[in-house]
Amino acid sequence: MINNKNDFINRFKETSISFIGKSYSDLSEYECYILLCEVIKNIAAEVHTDNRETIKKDDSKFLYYFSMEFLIGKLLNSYLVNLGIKNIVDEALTEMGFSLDSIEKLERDPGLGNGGLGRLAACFLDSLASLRLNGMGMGVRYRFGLFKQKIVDGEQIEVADNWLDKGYPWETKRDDRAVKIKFGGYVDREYKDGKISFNYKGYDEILAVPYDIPILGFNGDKVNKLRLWYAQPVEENFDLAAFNKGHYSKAVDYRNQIEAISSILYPDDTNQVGKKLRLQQEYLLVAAGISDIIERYRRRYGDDRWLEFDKHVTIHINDTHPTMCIPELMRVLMDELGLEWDDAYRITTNSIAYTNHTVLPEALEKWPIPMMKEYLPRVYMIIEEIDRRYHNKFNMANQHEADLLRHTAILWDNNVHMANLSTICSFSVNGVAALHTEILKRDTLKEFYELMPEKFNNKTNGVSHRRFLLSANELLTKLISDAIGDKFKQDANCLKDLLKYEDDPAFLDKLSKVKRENKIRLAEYIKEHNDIVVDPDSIFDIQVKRIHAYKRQLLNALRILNIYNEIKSGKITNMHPQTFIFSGKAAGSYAYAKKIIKFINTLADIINNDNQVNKFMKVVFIENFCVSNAELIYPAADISEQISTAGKEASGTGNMKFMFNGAITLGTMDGANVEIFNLVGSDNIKIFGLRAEQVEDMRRCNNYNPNGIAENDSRIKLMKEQLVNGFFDGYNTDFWDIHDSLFNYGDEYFVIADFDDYIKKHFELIDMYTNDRQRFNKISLVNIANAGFFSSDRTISEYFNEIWNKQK
Ligand code: 26Q
Repeated sequence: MINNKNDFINRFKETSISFIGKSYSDLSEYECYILLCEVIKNIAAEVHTDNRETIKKDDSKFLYYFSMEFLIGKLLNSYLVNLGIKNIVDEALTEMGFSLDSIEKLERDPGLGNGGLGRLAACFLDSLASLRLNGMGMGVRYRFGLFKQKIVDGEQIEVADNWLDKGYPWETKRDDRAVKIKFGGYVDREYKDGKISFNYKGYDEILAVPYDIPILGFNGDKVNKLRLWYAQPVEENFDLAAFNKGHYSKAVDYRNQIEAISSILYPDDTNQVGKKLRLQQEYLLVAAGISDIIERYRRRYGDDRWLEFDKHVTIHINDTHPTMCIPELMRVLMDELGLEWDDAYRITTNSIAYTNHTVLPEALEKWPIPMMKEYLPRVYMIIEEIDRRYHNKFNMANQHEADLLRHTAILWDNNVHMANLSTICSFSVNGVAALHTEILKRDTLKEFYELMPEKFNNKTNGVSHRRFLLSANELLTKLISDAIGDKFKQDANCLKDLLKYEDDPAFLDKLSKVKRENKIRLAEYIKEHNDIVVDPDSIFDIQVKRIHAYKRQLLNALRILNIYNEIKSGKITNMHPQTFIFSGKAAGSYAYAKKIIKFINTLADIINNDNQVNKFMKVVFIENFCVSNAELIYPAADISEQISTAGKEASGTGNMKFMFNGAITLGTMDGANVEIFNLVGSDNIKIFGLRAEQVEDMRRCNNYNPNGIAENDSRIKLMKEQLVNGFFDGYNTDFWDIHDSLFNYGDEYFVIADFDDYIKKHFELIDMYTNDRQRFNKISLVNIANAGFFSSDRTISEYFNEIWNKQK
């Protein structure tokens, strides 16, 4: 362990010789960074070794968290904080001629996820280790992460994210734990002594190699692992198959095909893609992960205790992407360990827990049966048998039962329905916010809720307050610590103690000074990246998240256009200056979302360059939203935009990150906004728009008419015209598609319906900021004080107590 500066310097110097082969004084800054990671990794390995004995004694279940995405962010700063050695290291490095600040800038931010679901998985790992619970993340080591977003002429350009080009110092390749995985081929049934066995033949084999990343908890006394799998050719196959016969290019093609499997993260988080490569990626994670779990179990419990597997292991699947864990575990238990169907089925269904993250029908995963049959014949066979046995439970003569089966069958319309498979074959199904779970029960999975209500439960999402408050906002953290002590770092509920300052003008003033500093920091980032000067005394109104029609960045943009129009027409003559900030990526294939980016940037261009308007407002689109710039953005917000069509956003987690940093939510009654509302009360949040039931009613009754609204509202009428009348000429684009989606194709996401109330509630907030700053600051404080509920520590405790370690 490192207790003081000299301990660290000694260790650093020794490792410099042994690991880099140079004296520390000859190191480049990059080598210094690599070395620093190595020193921390070694400390983590020592802690891990110490943990082993405790793990052996611990009889709670071991958790495996399977996710196709882990957006872990930069690790160096968190780990220094968690080990409590940040100051020591800072001073020591300065003494040795380096700067910790500039070293931290060298770290890459691995983009191994699309957004909320991937970041949630990373927050969960942080909390699991910080609560000293045993568990491990299983994921995929994509050669290229989510694309980097560049904005050129207002449009999104996708650039490959070559995050491994200089190596990744936190990972350790574990060749010793590599496993072989089979794809393709066919299954031969063999009858012997009245028993049937299945021989899998003619398959291709690949090698799945794990790379481990240490996950260090707060206090630095617990280390878990994130194990990421990477596809490689099995070398002997490569050599023998083609190379020796002189078919060099064929041999290389073969290698490339295999390496393609973990080459790239699919950048779409709404549309189910149905592509062979994605199926292979999912199976890579599942097959390698399950095989590894079995090996770890064998080492710990021996080779004859498979029947009690479910007493010791929980496998959690993050959405349906790893659902093939179900047939794969059955396959291994039966084909490789010799168990009977009934035992394998009982063990599997008692081990697997499933989280649903979406109610959008287009995002529910399904795989064409012929595709699955071709690439994973034995897995498919098992799914077919699960489905067949499931059918047998229904009395088809009874109409109601027949209907239930039709809505819940795994195999249907020539597809494998992954949410159905997951729900049938798991012991727990949860949604990610109270409203979302209710919608699952009432709507998306209602037939299942009727059949197996006991499986359903809610686990409202949470975020790592250590990353999004302690590391991202050091100034606020210090202000809080000085006021109420350090306990909130461990237990976020202690933030409640801040409430005693809610009427303390001096404290509220300090709070707003901290906010101003964070706004200056973001303004500098914006100056550097966008070359736009923004005023830190303006209201920072921020919407950052993936660009999607249902998240309604368009509603926000129309609000901005409306303010512009009202300034131009003289209706608004004075207004507290505002800076409207957006950031987020659109899936490359999502043309409409890309058009919205273009729309926002076009507005930005018009507004920022109009001297009549730009003294009141600026619009900024920050390029390439990712974990590391998010950490600069959340602390700088006055207003947090959470404006999805009610009923569509499962939870949202950005809303929580803003709340920890004292932004006030302007939002709809959707996802976890509902719980923010319940925690802080109606005085401390601005809610607008249709409620989820109203949206559903209007959809059902088919009586929503955005054109009617436009006819009676001159603001909307004007904008409707502007979209297509040449107002945007000169920007090398037109916005007919936006116009048509709103006014010709029924405005699927009720943008126009919510416009008026949105404008009203927004102006109430500006008014408060302008005329009653103390009240605004008080609300900000009340939000911080109540944010503790949204620490992922709370979420993980609930998962642990109510799902993972529950005794059945
Ligand atoms: C599916 C098939 C093929 C390729 C990609 C995908 C795919 C990938 C990512 C589908 C969905 C995702 C990600 C979904 C996601 O991030 N959902 C968000 O999850 C958050 C955490 O629970 C919630 O807060 C958000 O409300 C939800 O939108």
